[in-house]
Amino acid sequence: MANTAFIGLGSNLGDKLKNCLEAIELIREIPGCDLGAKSGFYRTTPVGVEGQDWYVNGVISLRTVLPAHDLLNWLLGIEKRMGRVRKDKWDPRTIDLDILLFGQTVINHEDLTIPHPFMHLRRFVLVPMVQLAPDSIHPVLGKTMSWLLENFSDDGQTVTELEGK
Ligand code: A4P
Ligand code: MG
Repeated sequence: MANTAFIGLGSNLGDKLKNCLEAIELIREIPGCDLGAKSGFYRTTPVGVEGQDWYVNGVISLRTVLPAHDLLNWLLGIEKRMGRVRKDKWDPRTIDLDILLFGQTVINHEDLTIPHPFMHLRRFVLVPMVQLAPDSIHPVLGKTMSWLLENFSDDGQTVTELEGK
């Protein structure tokens, strides 16, 4: 059975937009995946870390017959291929690929948590999610993406769409 997955893309090292676009081209080549829609790309202030450069963030959707763990492994492979070096948690990164939603599936595994545990706390995820799928439901919170964004308390996170994208 095919599922619709939403993947969050983030980069804050090098040519950030180019990194995101390159990752999408590599995701397009994953067997068993059909790329769906692509959100705009946004310039966003770093959340949860001090003194880092700003990020570019966006979201894509895809239809896939892969199990969620297989999709994760492909995404980790793309991060690696694009030169991401893992040092400390939340270090600057050329590309970060997170599975945000995987249909209405809920997974609490030591190496995979779906929905992504912070997605509802991040404007840089909710703004592009609302652009792609405003009515899709967060399977744990039971709320739509629109509801989550409208009820988001303003904590100073800025999310500005990049021109011409
Ligand atoms: N993992 C578990 N669940 C998932 C999932 N749903 N999708 C595991 C992808 N991976 C998942 O990830 C570590 C491990 O998480 C993976 O090996 C996988 O088994 P990682 O990408 O190496 O580590 P990370 O990115 O440093 O940590 P994490 O927890 O993924 O952090 P986030 O959530 O990616 O946050 N501010 C702005 N403005 N924009 C950003 O993109 N990103 C972060 C990092 C902080 N602040 C940010 C942004
Ligand atoms: Mg990550």
